Amino acid sequence: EGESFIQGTDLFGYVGIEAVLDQMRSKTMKAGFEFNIMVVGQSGLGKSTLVNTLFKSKVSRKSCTPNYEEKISKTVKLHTVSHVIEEKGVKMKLTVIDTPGFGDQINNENCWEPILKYVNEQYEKYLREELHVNRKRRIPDSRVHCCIYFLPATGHRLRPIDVEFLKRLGKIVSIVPIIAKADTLTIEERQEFKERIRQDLAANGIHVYPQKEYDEDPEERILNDRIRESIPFAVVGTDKEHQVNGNKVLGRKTKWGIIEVENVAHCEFANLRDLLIRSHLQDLKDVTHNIHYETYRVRRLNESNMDFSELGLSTWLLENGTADKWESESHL
Ligand SMILES: Nc1nc2c(ncn2[C@@H]2O[C@H](COP(=O)(O)OP(=O)(O)O)[C@@H](O)[C@H]2O)c(=O)[nH]1
Ligand SMILES: [Mg+2]
Repeated sequence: EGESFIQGTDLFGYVGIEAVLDQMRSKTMKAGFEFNIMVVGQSGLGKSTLVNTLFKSKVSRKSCTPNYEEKISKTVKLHTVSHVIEEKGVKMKLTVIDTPGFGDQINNENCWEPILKYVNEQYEKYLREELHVNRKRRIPDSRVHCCIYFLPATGHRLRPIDVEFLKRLGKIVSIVPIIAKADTLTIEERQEFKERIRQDLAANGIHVYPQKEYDEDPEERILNDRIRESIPFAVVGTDKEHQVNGNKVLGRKTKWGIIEVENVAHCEFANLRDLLIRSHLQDLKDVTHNIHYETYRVRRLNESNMDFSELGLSTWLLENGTADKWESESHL
């Protein structure tokens, strides 16, 4: 047995293998794809504004300030909203999972629990679909592909709540930490804060996206190293356009002038957008499926001793709840 390598120059003529790329493209165009993004951080940190800035549309509605009852309620209420966004014929079903109430309580003990639970429930839902005897051709994907964690621009260090949350969630989902409302810090303050956060992340063994161990080749490593060196991005969000030199730009008016959100000299919003959408969107989905979901799947299959040779799966599903129990709800 052997394998030889035949290159383009060795071929007698054009075969057309590269046309597979167009086929993949048109299939993706027809089917569209799902992208599920979760935002976590105290209320008022600009989560809704940032998501709207990222997708240049009103995908996340701004909530009114939480009332007292919400503040003292023990649980974080998860809220999901979906939109189909189409650009140049490519359709993306975007789901934003908002986590109002996180970190707002007087006692924030276990406030990560509902979030942890939600992430795992989506893996469970996917696993059950996969195990169905009559599987859907395409399993609906509600798994969280990315969790943006909002750090308040305090300029200090990671707080205990940050450490507790990131330690737990970093193990099951791709986390992209950001410094929210970076316009409230000077450039020097941002750099020092970023450095301290990187130290704290490392000291606490917290893994954030993109993780070194999942770099696939040296080229990717170089690219991702540059991202890892500049994490967490210090970002500014806005829902307003301002006139700058006769051009309309997304910006925020501050006492120092207009901060241009998409200008890399002003803040790192563009870096975040490039990472999430323009360069790593597919990788976020791949890491979710190949690493986080896979880890969950292996653990679940081991603990329940599911035996694939015996096709008692349907009974197992009946005993453990059918798929309709896992119908998606917009308010969880
Ligand atoms: N200074 C500053 N204010 C912001 C920024 N992003 C949002 N805001 C403001 O902060 C308030 C809360 O924003 P919102 O997006 O509703 O926060 P959420 O509760 O985390 O969803 C609003 O008045 C926003 O206009 C930012 O980057 N910088
Ligand atoms: Mg909000």
